[in-house]
Amino acid sequence: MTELVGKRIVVLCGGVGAAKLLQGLVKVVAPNSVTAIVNTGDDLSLHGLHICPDIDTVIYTLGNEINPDTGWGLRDEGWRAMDMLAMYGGIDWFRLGDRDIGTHLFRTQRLSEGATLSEVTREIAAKWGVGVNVIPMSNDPVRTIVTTVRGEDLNFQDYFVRLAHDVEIASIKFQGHETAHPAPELISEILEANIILVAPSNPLVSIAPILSIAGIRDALQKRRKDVIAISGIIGGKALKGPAGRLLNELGYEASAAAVAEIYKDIAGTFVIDDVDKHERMRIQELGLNCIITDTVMTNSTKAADLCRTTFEEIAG
Ligand code: FO1
Repeated sequence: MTELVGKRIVVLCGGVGAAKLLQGLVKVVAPNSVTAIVNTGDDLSLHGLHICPDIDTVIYTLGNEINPDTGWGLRDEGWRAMDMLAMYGGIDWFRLGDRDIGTHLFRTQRLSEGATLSEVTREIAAKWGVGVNVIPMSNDPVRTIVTTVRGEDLNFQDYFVRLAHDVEIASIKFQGHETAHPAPELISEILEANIILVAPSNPLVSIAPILSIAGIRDALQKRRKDVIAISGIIGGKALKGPAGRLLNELGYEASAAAVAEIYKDIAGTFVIDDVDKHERMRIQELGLNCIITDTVMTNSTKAADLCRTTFEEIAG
C-alpha cells in the first residue's frame, strides 16, 4: 500500500493469534518497517532451559517453519529427547521437540554468557531470516501467575498446558512487573510509530503482561488515536485458547465490546468481526472508532486482508 511506505508499525503480541497477524502484515508492508513487542509472561525455566513460547511462535511463524497443526513449535519435528525424558520419568507434559530444544539451548547459553533477552532474540530472529524487529516486552523476568478459586498459585504453563486450562481462575498477577523495565527502544518505538496494532491475542494473559510494565501503558495512552486493537473474541468466544472462559471467570462478559472496554484507555480504534456487528454502538459509546470486517485469519492471505482493510478504514 503506497500510503504506508516509510511508515513504522508496532504490534503488541501474544503467541499464535499475533503470529498469524504478523504473517499477514508482512504481505502488506515491508517487514523491516514492523516492530513486534512480544509477551514474555508465559516464559518458563524447565530442564535448566530458558523457554520463550510467544517469542518463538512469532519467529518460527515469520520464518515459515511453524508447526501448522499446533500453531507452536516447529514443523518436521522429532520427539526423541521427549521419549528419553519420559523413559526416565522426567517432566514431559511440556512438549519440546528435538529441533526446538536447539533454540532453547542456544538462548540459555547466550543468557548465561551475559547477553540480554533482546540480544538473543535478535540473533535467533536473524538466523530465521525474519525481517520484523522482534523484541521482548522486557529483559527482566516477569511471570504470569494464575490463582485458582481454591487459592493455588500456578505458573502460566502449568495452568495452560499441564492442566489444559481446565481449572477455575480467581485472579491473575504478573510477578516481577513492578521492578521490570521495558526492553531498550520499546518506548521510543511506540512513541515514534505511525500505527500501533494490538494483536487479537488474549487481553488478560497475553497483552495485559505487556501493559503491566511501567511506562508502556503511559506511552500507548499518549498515542491512543493511532492505536488500533483487534478483538480476539469473535461471537462470544476465542477461536483458540481460554480467553472467553477467562473473561467470564474474572467477571467480564465474553464479548468484543468487553475487550474494547479493557482497551479503551489505550486504543482509539477497535476492530471487530462481522458476526459481532451488533456491538458497534456499544463500542462507539466507549469512545472508540469501530471497524467491522472479517477477522478470522484462516490463512496468511486472510490475515493480509484484515491488515489491508484496517489500514484503508483508518486512512478514511
Ligand atoms: N502448548 C501446548 O498446548 N502443549 C505443549 O506441550 C506446548 C509446548 C510448547 C513448547 C514450546 C513452545 O514455544 C510452545 C509450546 N506450547 C505448548 C505453546 C504454549 O504453551 C502457548 O502457545 C503459549 O504460551 C500461549 O501463548
